[in-house]
Amino acid sequence: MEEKDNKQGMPIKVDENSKNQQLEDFRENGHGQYMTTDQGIRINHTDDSLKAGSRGPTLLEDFHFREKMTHFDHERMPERAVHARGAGAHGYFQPYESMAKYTKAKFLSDPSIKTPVFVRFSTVVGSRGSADTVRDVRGFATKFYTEEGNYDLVGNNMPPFFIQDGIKFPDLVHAIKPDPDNEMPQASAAHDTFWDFASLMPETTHMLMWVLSDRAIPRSFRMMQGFGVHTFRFINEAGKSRFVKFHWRPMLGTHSMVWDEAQKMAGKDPDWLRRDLWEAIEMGEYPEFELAVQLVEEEDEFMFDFDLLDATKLIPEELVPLTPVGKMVLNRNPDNFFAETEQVAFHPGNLVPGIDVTNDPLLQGRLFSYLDTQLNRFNSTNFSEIPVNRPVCPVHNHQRDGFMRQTINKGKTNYWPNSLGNGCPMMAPEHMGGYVHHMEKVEGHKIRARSESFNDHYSQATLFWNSLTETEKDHLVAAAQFELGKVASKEVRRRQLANFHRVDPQFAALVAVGIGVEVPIGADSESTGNYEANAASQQMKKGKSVKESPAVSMEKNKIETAKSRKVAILIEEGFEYNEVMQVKEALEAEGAHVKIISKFLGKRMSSTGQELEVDSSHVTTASIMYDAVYIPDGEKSIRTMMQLGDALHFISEAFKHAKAIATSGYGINLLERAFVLGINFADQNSGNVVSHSGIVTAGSDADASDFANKFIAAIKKHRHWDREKSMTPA
Ligand code: HDE
Repeated sequence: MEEKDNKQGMPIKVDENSKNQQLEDFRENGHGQYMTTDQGIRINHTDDSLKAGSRGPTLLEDFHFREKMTHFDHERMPERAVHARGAGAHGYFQPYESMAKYTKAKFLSDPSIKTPVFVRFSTVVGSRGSADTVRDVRGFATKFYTEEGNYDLVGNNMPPFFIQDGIKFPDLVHAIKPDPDNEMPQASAAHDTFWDFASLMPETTHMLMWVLSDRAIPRSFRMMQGFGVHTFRFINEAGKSRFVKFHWRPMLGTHSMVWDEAQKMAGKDPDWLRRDLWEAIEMGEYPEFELAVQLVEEEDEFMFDFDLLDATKLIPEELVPLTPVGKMVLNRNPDNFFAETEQVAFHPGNLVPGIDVTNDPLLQGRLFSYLDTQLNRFNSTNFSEIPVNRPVCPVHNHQRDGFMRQTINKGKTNYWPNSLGNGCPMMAPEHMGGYVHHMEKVEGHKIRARSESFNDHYSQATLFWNSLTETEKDHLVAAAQFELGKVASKEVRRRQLANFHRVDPQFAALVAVGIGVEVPIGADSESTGNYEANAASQQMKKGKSVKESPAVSMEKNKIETAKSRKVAILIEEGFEYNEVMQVKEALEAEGAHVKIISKFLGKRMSSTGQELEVDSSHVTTASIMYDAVYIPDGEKSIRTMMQLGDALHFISEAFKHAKAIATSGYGINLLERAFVLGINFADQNSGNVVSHSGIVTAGSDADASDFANKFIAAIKKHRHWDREKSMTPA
């Protein structure tokens, strides 16, 4: 490939397509070609090995057999120690306006620049083949291929983290991963070792509240937020530094599943989240995220009642509002999962001029770990030459050789300084884009300790609890009862309850009801560990705080849209064709997707003789795969469904999961049969449409567009939680 270069110091031009063009040189397509060995020799027979007689032993000289088998034997690389399961997508990022006032990062300084990106979403705990919908944190890692080199924003879908210092990470991961003796349970925190560790480490409490919330079971990768977690620095051209926290906000809003649904999905479709991402991109419904930042002036470092360097804390948006920066669009699926999604290597230390790190001890730990872990995964330092990892700008240095080296470095001088190579490649002064670390003044004793300003482990956990709606609190309590309910040790359960008691006594009491132990007496007292008192910690005691942060609640910030929502239409022979068509059209006009579900695949005939092709049969699908259900009128069709256990289960399960359900005329009988109880229905033979708690029913004379509009309004609400308490059958 012809490499764009900036030999004269001219900036290279990066646009939206730069990465795709670079990848093109590495793409291979065997279509219309002869099969060859790795050496390019055409193969004429690959079904039998070379033998001494057709019943004899295979011969060592069979180079084709040996090459094919050896390659197969070495197909795997070690999976990531954490975040092993993921899904990736290409796209671009474009700033709304120049951020030059705050950062000299070029890709943020010009709204006409579209920077190519590769994003990998992931779960944390499970291995590569585990299910997508487990309760877990989600990784949200973005590689920006900028003209100044690769910048990686390696974040999560939750703003705090479990621990404060990187040195605790191996303990955390050992505790949460499957038990070492029997390798159980897979992709789950619900076991003794994790809660043993967590209950002994009160700094995990804030993060645990997030993990127990519905944030840990996102409806889609397209519907979750992202957070840089740590405090970073923005540095502008004048060298002025500000603290910055990064946020990604999904344009489709932040939405989750319910726990029962997520668990069932792990069996019915373990690929649910990656399939959703893939299909959305294939359909041209490109996932979009807004990048926003919270900026804190250097002189305000100690204005909060927590330490900006403590990654178990967030900056409440009510104290520092978000400044929108730009938009990311994911518009291309990878060509090859292994080559791109598996081999992409992120590193929080991949920084460009204008962005720098802070002394957050968790971030400092990461700065070591990410490069180190790639050496284990790739067995070579040359992983940055792999197509998905290559920068789109030129790379010149004296790093040489090693396993699988791709670059052919010319010349004799592989050292610096040199005169024989005219002193090239040269050092770049700062004004020519040379990366200069922020000159922070640091002094202190060499000491293995933590700052006392990291000492408060409960206030933000309480803040989170206080900021949730009643439904969100109910779900959190149920999740805690599930997780601790799986813990055999009563002592561990009790110890965790003591931590929860310090968050909120009522919360702890609610959890206690479900887990057969009581909140220990004396749970109010708190040990503070071996902390280092300093001036910062004294100032923080007077710092700004809030008691509630509505911004952390998903329900309080819901974006109501039916866009990209999946609606199941249940039919059997004899359904009302015109009604289906009208409702379908209205749903599609809102950007929803409809699928026709019936007992078997094939065509179903309507009451008026038209046929509809079935998309999925009941055995291959389930209500958990849809956001809403619609059962069109048609007596014969409804009567069949009333005898069909799968159809009845479909409806009652959607009802249980608080989803929008719509039917008309005779279909109202079916709802009763499917245990849709405690709902006001329309009169079957009227012209009325009744919408109650997300159940939309219409009399047989009702106006179809009124019916469709009310159904769409119910879908936009996402879920109808009032049902959970009052109407779900026992
Ligand atoms: Fe990671 N983390 N992490 N992490 N992390 C990895 O790097 C680590 C942390 C995150 O899609 C590993 O390449 C340490 C916070 C994401 O490829 C490893 C500490 C946040 C991904 C590693 C943390 C993250 C990783 C495993 C504490 C949110 C997946 C494979 C000091 C801000 C990236 C790899 C991808 C992956 C170490 C804490 C996010 C082992 C030591 C906090 C999204 O290096």
